[in-house]
Amino acid sequence: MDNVKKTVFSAVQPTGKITLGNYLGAIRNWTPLQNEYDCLYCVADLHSLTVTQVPAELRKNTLELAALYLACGIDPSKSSLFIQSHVHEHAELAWILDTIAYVGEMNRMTQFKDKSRKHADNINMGLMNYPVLMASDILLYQAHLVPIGKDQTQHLEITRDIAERFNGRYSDTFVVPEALTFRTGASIKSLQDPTAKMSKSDPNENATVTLFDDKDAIRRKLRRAVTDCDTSIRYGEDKPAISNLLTIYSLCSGESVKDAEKRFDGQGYGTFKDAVADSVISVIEPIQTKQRRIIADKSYLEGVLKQGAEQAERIARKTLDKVYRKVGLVGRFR
Ligand code: ATP
Ligand code: LTN
Repeated sequence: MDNVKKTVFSAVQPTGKITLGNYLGAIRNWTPLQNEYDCLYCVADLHSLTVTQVPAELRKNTLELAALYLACGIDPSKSSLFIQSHVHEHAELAWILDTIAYVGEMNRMTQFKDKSRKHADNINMGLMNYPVLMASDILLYQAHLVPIGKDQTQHLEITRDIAERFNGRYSDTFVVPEALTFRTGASIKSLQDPTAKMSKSDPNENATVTLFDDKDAIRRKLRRAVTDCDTSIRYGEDKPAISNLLTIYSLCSGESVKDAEKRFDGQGYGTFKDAVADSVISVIEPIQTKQRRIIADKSYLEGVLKQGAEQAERIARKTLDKVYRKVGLVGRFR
């Protein structure tokens, strides 16, 4: 069995414009995995309904995000790329897993508490159920590895708990997945508050660089990024803002943080911020060019998503049939 490839699953919600944090912390790490694993990459549109969406915008963001995956190097001949709602098994397995998950553990989830605070007027059941749907995404494909940013590790823990609980109650059914987090880039911070993560739903435009920003916007936002009290350019716990910019620079330029500290030693914040902007532009611009080309070729994009959904559904169907049998549902008469 050792030569059987392991499965990788990951997803991002189409809740707005993808940020540099999403890219460096998640999507960028997906492409190298394609050569070693069977990978499934999904646009989690059902998850995004847990906060209020404008329907036309959600549709647009969903297709734009799928095109962005391709522009970032997801290769449909190696990986399955699909839209979550196109594979109805996600919602169906989530229902079964709802009967395994406990209200108490959902209530304790950091993201649920954060989002309940942010969207106090819309604390819907889906928001609380969010981690169960995520568990369903992962367990449907018997995924071994789940590449995610640090903020999602708690959701992966709960997925493991749910899988183990189900396996314990109904006998071995699910692979218990592991998180794959990447040391650098796992948490890119807001440009306006380096103690908070960069988040695509942040209402302050200057806090995030998105993959849709043009050159001038990127430069302007980096110039406006907050800094720390002294003027030195070094990495350290007492320098959260400059450390964040050094991380971004290092990930975008390929130069180590140590070498970057040496390069910018004694230079002003202005020069440093311009260099960070240049490195970010050099990463984002080629992605934007590719993404625009893909969006313009509607039939290509639809073809990729159709094929992805078909490939995903074959695996999902098998898992769901097994689950239905194990919990005691009568199979459909044919
Ligand atoms: P929202 O603001 O709508 O909650 P988000 O920006 O937090 O969105 P998600 O869709 O929740 O993004 O996350 C997509 C992926 O990007 C996840 O794997 C997540 O861990 C990763 N990610 C999100 N923000 C960051 C960040 N600031 N640094 C590194 N990785 C991140
Ligand atoms: N909740 C995730 C998006 C997501 C996901 C998944 C990630 C939905 N389903 C399954 C990994 C595996 C987020 O990044 N906010």
